[in-house]
Parts: sequence; structure tokens; C-alpha cells
Amino acid sequence: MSKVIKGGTVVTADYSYESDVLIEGGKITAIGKDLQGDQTVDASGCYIMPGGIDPHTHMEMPFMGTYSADDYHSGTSAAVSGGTTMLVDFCLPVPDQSLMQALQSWDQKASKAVTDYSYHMAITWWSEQVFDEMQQVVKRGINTFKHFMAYKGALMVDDDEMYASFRRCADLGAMPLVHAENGDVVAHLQQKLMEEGNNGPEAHAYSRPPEVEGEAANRAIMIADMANVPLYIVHVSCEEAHEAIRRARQNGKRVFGEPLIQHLVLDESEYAHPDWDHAARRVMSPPFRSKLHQDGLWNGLAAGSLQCVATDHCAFTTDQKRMGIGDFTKIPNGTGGLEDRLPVLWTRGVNTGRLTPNEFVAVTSTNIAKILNLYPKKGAILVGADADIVVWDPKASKVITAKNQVSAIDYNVFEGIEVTGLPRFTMSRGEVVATEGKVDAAEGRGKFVGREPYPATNQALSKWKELTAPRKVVRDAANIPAGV
Ligand code: DUC
Ligand code: ZN
Ligand code: ZN
Ligand code: ZN
Repeated sequence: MSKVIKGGTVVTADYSYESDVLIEGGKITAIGKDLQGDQTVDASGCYIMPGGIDPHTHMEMPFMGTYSADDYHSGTSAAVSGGTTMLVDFCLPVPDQSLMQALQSWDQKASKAVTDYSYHMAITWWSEQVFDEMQQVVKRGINTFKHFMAYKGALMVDDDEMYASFRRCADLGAMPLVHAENGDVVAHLQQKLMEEGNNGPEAHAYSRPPEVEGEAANRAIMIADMANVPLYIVHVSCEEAHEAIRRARQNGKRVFGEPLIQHLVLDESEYAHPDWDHAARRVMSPPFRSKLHQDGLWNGLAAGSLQCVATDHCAFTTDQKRMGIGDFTKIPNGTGGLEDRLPVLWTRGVNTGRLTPNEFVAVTSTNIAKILNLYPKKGAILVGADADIVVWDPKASKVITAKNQVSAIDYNVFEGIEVTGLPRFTMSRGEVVATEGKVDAAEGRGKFVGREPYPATNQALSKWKELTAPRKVVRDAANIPAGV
């Protein structure tokens, strides 16, 4: 049965134009005027945009002694409720676990998804086995590998391991991702703060200053350059990391930066809240920063030095957060945002003039699809693309509250924020899966989307190789002193 979306303005990452969109067999089959279909989707007064893609989520992930609270059912339902039609989740092997085994368990979790998904694979330990399995992972359609430079003693990889893994990525046509924080310095600061009796959630932010992130971002960029591989830096929260990315890009390196909607909107004052729960619910890494850093992130999105907006959706309930009463290092790190990313970014970005609607589409969908090699199957309003579409009503508004949210947790870090700009319809492969935020989608209908290696991005444009290529100097015996 065909569907035609009528009466709206198509908004792509490039430009906007009035048109109908015809959908057949889950794909866009025509774009033009006066199209006819078996069913009509009313987009009058609305924008027709590619559905959001969240490049960074953690569903039901084992972490810090517990599991993140949204599973693939509640998590993907939250996504479609807010106009996001695909997410890229992190498959996280526990140290010593086989990557392929971890993938199996992720496939099981993901069998509950209501919309499409893909994975990044985390490299949480290093061995010959991991080296070998990376090839199988790429063959399975996963072309990105995440490295934690923090979480010492748990997930952290050291420079030695990171360089080896980056080189392996280069060989396989894959791209490394990094969580950029200097885990050694964080561990030291955590211990010092605890010894001084600073055990509340505010100390979490003190233990992870921007310098910790800037140092790691610079280091990862240099290591990627030496391994001759592009690099994607997740949750860029501060100018120190942003500056490193800007400089690398100006030098012709393929380095991508992803700020989170939380860092764009919420600031460090949240940790000074007198209510322990309020502050602990906002504990995530990196922590929220000052407004100055926020401005830098917004500027980076407009200027193109930062390319994607994600959520790092890793939601924990208040009860889970309370595992850290008396010791902030035990508060599970993570916040939610899947269903709020698009409305909040539209409200604080487009409605304020910081982003154009086309830039909004770029940073929430199209750039992500291109960088992760999903384009134009996803992230595009083009004939032949999957009909993952959000019909966006720029006049609809609501006040965000946990009472009405889809996510399984009992609070919302954006509580009380009024948003204007909401999805009227969210469509996944042509099926309406949410109407005005109300989800109507069968558990298990979501499909894994494989991503091919992407050799075109697999060349850092560095001169490093050329400059440091060993050149053997030939000397005759007369110029070599006798050995001692
Ligand atoms: N940061 C978080 O806050 N949660 C999940 C993992 C991470 O890096
Ligand atoms: Zn369920
Ligand atoms: Zn991270
Ligand atoms: Zn994350």
C-alpha cells in the first residue's frame, strides 16, 4: 500500500522546497507535485525531514555495577516518539569477552527494537583474539570501533592498545571513535577529592575538568594521525577538545566531533543544586560545562567544525544513581535524552537563529549518515532512500516532563523546558510509528542496518608518514667509529 505525504515543505541538509513525497515498499519512490497514493499523510504547515539518527546510545548496557535502564524496547520507543528513526548503539564486550560473543548478546537485546539500529563495537581490552575478531566484526557490517580513554581499571585502553587498534581500523577500512578523557588524571583527582571529603555529585565535575578532555582529544588525534586513520570524537563538551578538532581539520585531518544535546543546553550549575538527587541525576562523563563552553559548541555546529548532535543516551533511575551516596565515583554515569534531542535542538537552535532548518537536518541526521556510511539509505529525502521521515510541526509545543515521557526512568534532565517544534508523524520505512509523540510500533520491527567499510575516509590527510618515513643514510666505513 502506497502513501503520499502531502502539503509540507521538504527540508534537506541542502535546501527546502514544497513537494509531495511518495512511499512504496518502505522506500521513497517519487518526490514531486500532485503525487497520488493509497493513503495520504497530512503534512500541512509542516516540514518533511529525514528522521533523526542518534549516533550514540547505550541500551541495557552493563556499566558501573548496573545496567542502563532503557532497553531496546523503551529506548527505541522513546526515539521514535521524538522523531528519531534510527540509533547507533554501543556493543560493549566486558574485558576478556569475545567481540563476537558480545555481538550475540547485543543482537538478543536488540530483538525488541521498534525502529532500525546499528552498532559501534567497543574495544575494552586488547589481545590477538581482539585483533582477529575485528575483521569478523567489520564483515558483520560494523565499521566503527569505540575506545575509552577513561574509566581506568574498567574499560580504559592505554596508548599502546589504542595505537594498535587504530592501525587495525586503518587496515580494515573502519573508523575509530574515542571517549576522550585522561583516565589516569581523573582517577587521581577522584581519589584526592574523596580524601578531602568531597564526596557529593558536584565533585564528579571537579574530577573531570576540561583540560582532562582537551589533553585526551589532542592525544587521540595525534595517534589517529600516526595510524593514518580518520577519527570520531564522541561527546565533545568543551573548547579544549573542540579547539583540537578545529586545528586538526584545518590541517587536513579527517576528525569529526559530536556534541550532545545535554551539553548544548545544560550547564555546570546543575551540580550545585542543593538536592543530591537532582545533581546526581545529571552526573555523566564528560560533565556539564560553563556557558562559555556551550557557546563554543553552538558556534562549532554552525561553522561545521562539529558535525553531529547525539544524546549518549545512558539512562539510570534515581535508585541506581543512589548507589553513589557517600562516594560520587560510584554514581552511574549517564543521562537520557533520546526523545528530547530533536525538539530541544530545534527550540534552542533553530528558533533562536543559531541553526537554519537545513543545518538542523545536517547535524541530526544527514551528516551522521554520511560519516557512519549509512547515506543515502538513511539520512536522506531522495528517491530510493528508506522512508525514515519526520513530519515536523514547527508550531506545536509542550513542556518537557518525566510524567509524559516514554523512557523508562523516573525523571528527565530537561524537566520544565518548553519546546516549540515537535514531530507530528514519525515514519520508519514508511510506517507511521508515532503520532504526536504517541508510539504505535510493534516490538521487534526494527532491523539491524549494516555499514560497509568506507575506504574513501580511510586516509588521514597527514603529512606525517612522508615526514617521518625512515630514510637510511648510507655511510662508508671511514665515517663509522669503531665499536666499543
Ligand atoms: N559517559 C556516560 O556518562 N555514560 C556512559 C558512558 C560515558 O562515557
Ligand atoms: Zn518492552
Ligand atoms: Zn563516553
Ligand atoms: Zn557513550
